[in-house]
Amino acid sequence: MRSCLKEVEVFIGVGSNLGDREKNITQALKFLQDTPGVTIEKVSSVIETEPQGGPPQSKYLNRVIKIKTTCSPQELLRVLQNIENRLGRVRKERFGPRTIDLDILLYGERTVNEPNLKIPHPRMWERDFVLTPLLEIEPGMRSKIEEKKQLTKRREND
Ligand code: A4P
Ligand code: MG
Repeated sequence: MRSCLKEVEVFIGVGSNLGDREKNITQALKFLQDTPGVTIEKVSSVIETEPQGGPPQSKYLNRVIKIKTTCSPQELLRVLQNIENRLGRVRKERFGPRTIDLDILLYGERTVNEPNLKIPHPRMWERDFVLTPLLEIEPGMRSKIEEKKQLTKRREND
C-alpha cells in the first residue's frame, strides 16, 4: 500500500550517453511527469559532459531536475528504475554507457543509508556534471555546494 506522505522536494540527476540522448531524456521526463504523486518543478539546461569513470565511452548529456513528490525514497527509486527499464537500459558494467540514468541526489533533508539506496547520492559533491545544473536551478544552494566540495577535496588529500 502506498504510504501517506507529505510532499517533499527532491533533486534528480539525469544522464544519457547512448542512442538519441536528447530523446531519451525528454521521454524520461515525460514518464516522470505522468507518474502519480510526482510533479516536476524545475528543469536545468542540458549540458554535454566528458564521461567520468568507467570504460572509454562517448560524451554524456546531463541535466538536473527538481520535483515534488509524495513517494517515499524507496518508492521513488522503483519509479526511476522502471523508467530506466522502459527506456531500454541494460546494466552491463558499473559506470558503463547507458540510454538513461536517473539518480536520486537529494530527498528533502533526509539521509538514507540502505543497501540499495544512499541519499544524498554518495558521489554528487565531486561531480561538476551534477553540481553545475543543480546550481543553475537552485542558486540558494551555492554555499552548501562549496562546503561539501571542500570537504570532499580535503578527504581526497588526506
Ligand atoms: N543506488 C544507491 N543509491 C542510489 C541513488 N541515490 N539513486 C543504487 C539511484 N540509485 C541508487 O545504479 C546501481 C545501484 O545504485 C542501483 O541498483 C540502486 O539500487 P545503476 O544506475 O544501476 O548503475 P550505475 O549508474 O552504473 O551505478 P551508479 O553507482 O548509479 O553510477 P553513478 O554514480 O550514477 O555514475 N559521467 C558523466 N559525464 N555523466 C554521467 O551522468 N554517470 C555515471 C554513473 C558515470 N560517469 C558519468 C555519468
Ligand atoms: Mg545510477
